[in-house]
Amino acid sequence: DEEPRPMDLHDAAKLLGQARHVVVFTGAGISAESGVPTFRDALTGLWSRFDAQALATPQAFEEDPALVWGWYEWRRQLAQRVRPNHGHLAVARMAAHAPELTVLTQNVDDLHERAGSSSVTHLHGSLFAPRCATCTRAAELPDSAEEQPDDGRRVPPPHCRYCDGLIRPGVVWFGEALPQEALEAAAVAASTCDVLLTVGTSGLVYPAAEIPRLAARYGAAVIQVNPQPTPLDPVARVNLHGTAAEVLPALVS
Ligand code: BJW
Repeated sequence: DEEPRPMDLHDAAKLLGQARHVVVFTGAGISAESGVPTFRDALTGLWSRFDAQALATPQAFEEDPALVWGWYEWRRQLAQRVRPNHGHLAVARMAAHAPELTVLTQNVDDLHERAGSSSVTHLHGSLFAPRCATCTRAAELPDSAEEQPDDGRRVPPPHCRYCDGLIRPGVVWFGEALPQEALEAAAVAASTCDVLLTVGTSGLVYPAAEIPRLAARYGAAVIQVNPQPTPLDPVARVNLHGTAAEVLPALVS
């Protein structure tokens, strides 16, 4: 059953309409309808022979930096080619209806920003902020004129102009700490909001998956949008079964 029930849509819209502070918490599912594969879907094309969970680790970068850098270059260029969908656009429009609205995303793309959301907190970093793996200084993005590395091929990462170390993607890999400022901002927002809308996340990856749980503990109504069941179903007051681009526009009129 993938259709949200009309009563649930009505309840969710009412909760949103009455909220003073809304937090929108998003995962890979909100970008799926833009053409960005989700994390736990099989990787597409020639990348399908790799396991995303194994590539998103400091160990993978140490062992095969060109493999990991090539994968992130492919994803960065894909993210640049696609456009925000009706889900991202509805989130941006929601800001006009609530006195306060905070967007917390686990995504490393910039589709919320390009849809017009301001002050987006990125819990897992960004595809567009590479840095030196050795001295941590920010690095420039490589020239996008280069060919799209879409064949699952290795691309050697550039070297740091300061210390000659390897440049790495500015994302948070398994076993790494989330940016402290972002995590603190997320915890404050979750513990003070009236409604938390969680969209397109499997709720499996911690500490991000704590955010909706924290909101519920502090008394917020949690609304979930996801075509599939997740471990957050029992946390949510309203579960809207459907996709982000279908359901979110129906919540903002
Ligand atoms: C749709 C849709 C449509 C489809 N519309 N919906 C507690 C318990 C157990 C383990 C741990 C724990 N605490 C920490 C851990 C370890 C680990 C962890 O959580 N492991 C679990 C897998 C068990 N966590 C960490 O390692 C974290 N770090 C840490 O804890 O550090 C400790 C530390 C402290 C101090 C010093 C040092 C260390 C870091 C986690 C970083 C995660 N990074 C990644 C990669 C980012 C870069 C990249 O993108 O490559 O983040 S992993 C990946 O998962 C990515 C995502 O942001 C994240 C979440 O995935 P998401 O967004 O939920 O996507 P999917 O694919 O899982 O789900 C998509 C959903 O969309 C599905 O539900 C679909 O149904 C739905 N969907 N189409 C709406 N159209």
